[in-house]
Amino acid sequence: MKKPVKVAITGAAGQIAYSLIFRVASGSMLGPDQPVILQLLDIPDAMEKLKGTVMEIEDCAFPLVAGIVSTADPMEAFDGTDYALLVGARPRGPGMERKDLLSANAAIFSVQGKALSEKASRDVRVLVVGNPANTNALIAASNAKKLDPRQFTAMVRLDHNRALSQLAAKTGAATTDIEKMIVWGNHSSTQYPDISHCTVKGKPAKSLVDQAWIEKEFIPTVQQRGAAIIKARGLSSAASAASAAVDHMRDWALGTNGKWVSMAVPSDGSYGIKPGVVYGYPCVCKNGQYEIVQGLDIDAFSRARMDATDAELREERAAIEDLLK
Ligand code: NAX
Repeated sequence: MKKPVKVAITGAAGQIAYSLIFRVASGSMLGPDQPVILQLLDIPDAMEKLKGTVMEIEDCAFPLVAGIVSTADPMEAFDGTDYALLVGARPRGPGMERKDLLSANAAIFSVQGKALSEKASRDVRVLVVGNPANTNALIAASNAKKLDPRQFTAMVRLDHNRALSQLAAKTGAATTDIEKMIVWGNHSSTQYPDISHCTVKGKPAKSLVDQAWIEKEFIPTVQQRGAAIIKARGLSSAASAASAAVDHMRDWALGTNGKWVSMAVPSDGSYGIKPGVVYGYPCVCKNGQYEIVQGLDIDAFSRARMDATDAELREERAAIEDLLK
């Protein structure tokens, strides 16, 4: 058996965590031979509820769980952390404007960025799930002065997986038959799920579906899938979000074998997206590192959508600029 690694999960008493913790503990994320120490963070008011989740983790008697820490202190939760999944965030309350939501979350993620910078493993990999995920990741990275911004990513993998499942259903294929899916930009309704480079069983996806379906069904369905789930379930996506978080971290840590996955990472000028935002890109992962896939042709249809989601991210950034210092 390997030496245990430390996995921090914030929002640990919440609904995504209620799926995520158990997937991580069972070995889905880091493999069946990798023991984990779970470091669970939530706010003081949620400690009693978190106690219940911890009792259930204990009752699973998971062979891979080498320890459980539950706390309301980020400095304790991130002590020596190798993988941090930042799920907890402030939801939009009644009468709250978008700017208020951005500021409330910016306050949380600046504290957590600083705590990660002080306490986490120097190789920590951070995934931000809590919304607005891309901008929260930007804030955490900017506040983690002792870490590399490339250690901070945000989740667009749920959108990527939703796009795979829509295209698979339309073409009668399995999701595993599809390669080179991309979700560009923000995890919001401006995201751009792009099948321009996709293949289905080796054939160009664009030769199997028509442009009207892409524009009128595929893109809006993926963009609005979160809202559709809230309407049907009365609650936002939780198990699928947890599953996407597991996919994102597993692929980053263990590699994608050349396959493309969508990850929101600090923009570096690739595809004309200037530095300064955390943007969804096609990535491949190898040896614990991600690289943005380079050299793709971008047509006018894609360009307009990629720029629109970039513009939204720059607006979000402008609303919290003072917290980036
Ligand atoms: P819940 O409201 O069920 O749970 C959130 C938990 O976070 C609560 O237990 C709360 O006490 C805790 N929390 C709040 N502030 C905290 C802080 N400062 N430190 C630690 N914990 C804190 O929400 P849930 O359904 O689990 O969703 C969590 C977040 O994921 C939300 O922001 C949600 O919008 C976001 N999502 C992101 C997705 C993505 O693809 N990036 C998809 C799913 C989801 O909508």
